Amino acid sequence: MASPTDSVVRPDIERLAAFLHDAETGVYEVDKITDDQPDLSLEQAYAIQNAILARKLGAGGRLAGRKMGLTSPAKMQQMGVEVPIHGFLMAEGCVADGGATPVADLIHPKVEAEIAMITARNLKGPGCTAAEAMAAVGHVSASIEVIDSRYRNFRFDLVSVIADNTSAARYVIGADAVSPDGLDLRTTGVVLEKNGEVLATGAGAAVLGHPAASLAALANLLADQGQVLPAGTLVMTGAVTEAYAVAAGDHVRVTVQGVGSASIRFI
Ligand code: OOG
Ligand code: MG
Repeated sequence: MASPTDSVVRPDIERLAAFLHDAETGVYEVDKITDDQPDLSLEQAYAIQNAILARKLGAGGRLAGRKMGLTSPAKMQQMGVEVPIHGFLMAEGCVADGGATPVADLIHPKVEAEIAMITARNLKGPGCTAAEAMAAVGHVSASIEVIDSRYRNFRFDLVSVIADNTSAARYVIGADAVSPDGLDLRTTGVVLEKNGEVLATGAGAAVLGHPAASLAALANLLADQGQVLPAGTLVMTGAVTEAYAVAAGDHVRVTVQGVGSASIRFI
């Protein structure tokens, strides 16, 4: 019997992974992959994402964590995709708190204000709840994600953005990592500033009702791939507000109430 994956066989997964990975390393934009392959499934999209990860690991890269995306109403509205997604973070994409990153290495970067967590216990889906996820949080930090869709004009659909590792490019984890004890991440305020001006404000509740719900969703999505989210994993839970374009000379800061801040300069 024909399986749903028969229409896109392994070589196509590899070809599409190479297409997107080459766009990233060559710093150029491409058409979204569903223009050519409208029948790709979510499963195939994650297979392409995993093939990109394998390419990066094969080239000596190091996996540093996981990210959730499209977890807030602001992001869902901005991008026109209303399903939370997950991707991977590479050690090579990490910019030190207060550090600088060249925009010439990126296509059309945008910044996002996020709450990052490091897990202290394994999390296993399906059925992982926000309460279970919260109990597994070891530390919380303010963070900035620098997204850089490989697609022309940042225009994509669900399948295309998953395959493109959810636009992941760079990220900053605030130097302060605090215990979640006594924090109410639902009501925690988040402020995003560029060049000293407030661009957007929000609260943790923007992220699927509670950032721990995003962590639980990640554990549940990884279970679809037969994976456990191991203790000690860095997880970015998704942008609280819209994403904003940046250019050389910009300085961006994200402050998370009771947690700390993270900043980056674009050069
Ligand atoms: C997809 C990635 C979204 C977030 O935090 O919502 C994301 C995109 O908007 O390009 O990282
Ligand atoms: Mg993000």
